[in-house]
Amino acid sequence: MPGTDDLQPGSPTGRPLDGLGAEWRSQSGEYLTTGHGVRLPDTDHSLTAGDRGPTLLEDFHLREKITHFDHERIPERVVHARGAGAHGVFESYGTATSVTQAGFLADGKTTPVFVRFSTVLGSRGSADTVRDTRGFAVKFYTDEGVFDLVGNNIPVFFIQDGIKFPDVIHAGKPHPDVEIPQAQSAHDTFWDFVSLHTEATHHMLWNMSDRGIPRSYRTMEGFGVHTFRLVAADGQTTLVKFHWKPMAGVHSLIWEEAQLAAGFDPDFHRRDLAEAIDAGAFPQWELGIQAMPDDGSDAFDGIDLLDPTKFVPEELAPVQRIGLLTLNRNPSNYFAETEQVAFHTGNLVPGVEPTNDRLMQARLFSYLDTQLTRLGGPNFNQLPINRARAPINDMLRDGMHQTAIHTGIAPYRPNSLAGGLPNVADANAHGYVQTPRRVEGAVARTAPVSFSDHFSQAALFYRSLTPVEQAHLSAAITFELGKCYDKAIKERELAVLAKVDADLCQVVARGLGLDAPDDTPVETGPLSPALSQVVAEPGPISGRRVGVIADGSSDLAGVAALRAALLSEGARVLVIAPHGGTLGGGSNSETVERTFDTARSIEFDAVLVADGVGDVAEPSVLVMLQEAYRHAKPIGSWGSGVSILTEASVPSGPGVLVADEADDAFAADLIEALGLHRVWQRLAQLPVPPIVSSDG
Ligand code: HDE
Repeated sequence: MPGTDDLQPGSPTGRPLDGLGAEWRSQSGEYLTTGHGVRLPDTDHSLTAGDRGPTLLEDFHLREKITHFDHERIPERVVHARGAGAHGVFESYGTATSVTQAGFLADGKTTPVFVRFSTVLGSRGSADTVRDTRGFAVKFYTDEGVFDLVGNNIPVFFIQDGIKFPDVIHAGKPHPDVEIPQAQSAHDTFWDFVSLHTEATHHMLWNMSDRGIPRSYRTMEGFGVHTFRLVAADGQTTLVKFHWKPMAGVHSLIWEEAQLAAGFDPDFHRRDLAEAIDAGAFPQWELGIQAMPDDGSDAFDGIDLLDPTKFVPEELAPVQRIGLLTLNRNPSNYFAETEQVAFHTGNLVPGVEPTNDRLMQARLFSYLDTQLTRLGGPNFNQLPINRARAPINDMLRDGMHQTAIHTGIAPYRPNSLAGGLPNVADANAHGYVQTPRRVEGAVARTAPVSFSDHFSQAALFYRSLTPVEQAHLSAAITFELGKCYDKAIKERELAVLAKVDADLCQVVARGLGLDAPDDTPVETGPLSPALSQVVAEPGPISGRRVGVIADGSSDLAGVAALRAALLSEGARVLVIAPHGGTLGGGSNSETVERTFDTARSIEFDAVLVADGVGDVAEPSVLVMLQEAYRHAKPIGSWGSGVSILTEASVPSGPGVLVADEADDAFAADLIEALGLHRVWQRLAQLPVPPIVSSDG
């Protein structure tokens, strides 16, 4: 059956008219054919119901179309079902050549990549901005085969052993009876599990921190989580942790913003990624490694490197940058690319090897296995998005959905009938030959003693945050436990928090109206300021959006000047007006991109009111300004626009920019404020719900 592109006028493969419109057109656009082979000009609307005749199942065009439609869905991913992807390129700096022979890390080497970002818990149609861990999976199509770095935006994990993965996921997914709630951890089964299973405490704190609600995929760090082993050309090995450092800075949403976005724009992150790429503001990350000696101890500075609930603070092992990832092309087809991409932690290239991390070992099984159900058989690597760019002759044969037409009669080794070919690629031919390593120990389900330390790094994380970030974290736990029905679960979790940090436990207990249990919180070593996301120096603003409230009487020249200034930094100005269309006329005109009905504060990183604006103080405008203020975004006005700020009860203070004109100085102030991401001073002053006074 030819594809639609092959349809010719009057072709017998044309689809039947359904009477509702010309769904299938000939290439020339002139003719359609009915299922009965009758040629009709597509402008002929004279066909009446009486002329059409009954729909019969002998109509194979109908059967074929409906049959295919009936099977359009495939199972969504067991976890990480909700995701967005993009193509790009990875350019190596060559700085890792002393520790790895991996060809894609050679100096100046460029490698095509496909990246998929995801949430963990929600189903495929769930909202982007829920509180959750984010997946950060990168497929490198290297000359030596595919390398998949399947990481997260949080450097530690909930569990130390893969056998517990179904437990943590069953607990986090909606309750199995009524399937509520979708895509979030604020419910009894999740907190039941984490309060009983204290090795999850560290990851849980990261989830409850601002890291659980990233501003954008573009502003997320990524982590390989496990310790990997790199092998240099001379055979020397080094233990490393992989990091992705976003060039746009590490930024998050405010919880209320995230909740609003989940309703007003469930595609918030997906849209942000696609629109940034479309606009040419290509998202970028530097790949980095923390390198640690492979001295047989599998430990560094007292940290067990095979325990995925632990990270290595950057202050102890700096992240060394080894290459640049740029996402520069959106998928052409979501299903074919983003949905069908199959990452596998076992897709490794020479020079990158696994360690004995028992979580990592379990993953080596799971990622291959899961595709058998999801993608319907063992040939998923033949799908275009999964196919290695390096030539492969693996002698794998047959199976469901086999698309290759293999030749020859000897798909086995050794053989004589094919002259003994193919040869197995050895290390000289860039074959994957693992470095031999001794594995010792009793085969038993036991864990090393270090695995029982569940709190020291949890406390280190919490105490390394700034007070504003700590307040967000305690508010998030209070919110989540407040959504639980079972009092015993709340009390048990408070007992866990009491072991982490007394202040944290007190604040949460107060919010819940329960007593804070007495315990001795764990002691921590030196804190890690690198864990904070609070920005002291303005960073880049590429991809940011500024909404300007204006109408026909506004200073449109000022809007244009601001647009030019922000565009030069890669940021956009969007005009928000009472109605759609155009404001002004001639050279002094502005296209309205959002109306008061369609705009919401969540979309903008700053909101301004233009000079000359009339009486636009209607509820949607006032709410927009108040939300932007509450979410610690820069707000501003020039000229008479300040009257609308007053109507919205926006007080003057840090991050409220008021000027006579939209001149260069005003634009510079705005760019600086945007570069700081939030007006941190304002955030420190605002109450963070639901903290209540101790006697309240
Ligand atoms: Fe995954 N994980 N995982 N995971 N994971 C999957 O694979 C699994 C773990 C991660 O965009 C599944 O193809 C087990 C850690 C990402 O397609 C599945 C264990 C980390 C993605 C699976 C883990 C991750 C997945 C579901 C414990 C961070 C999305 C569909 C041993 C380092 C990839 C699929 C994409 C997806 C299993 C633990 C990250 C079921 C058994 C740790 C980013 O195979």
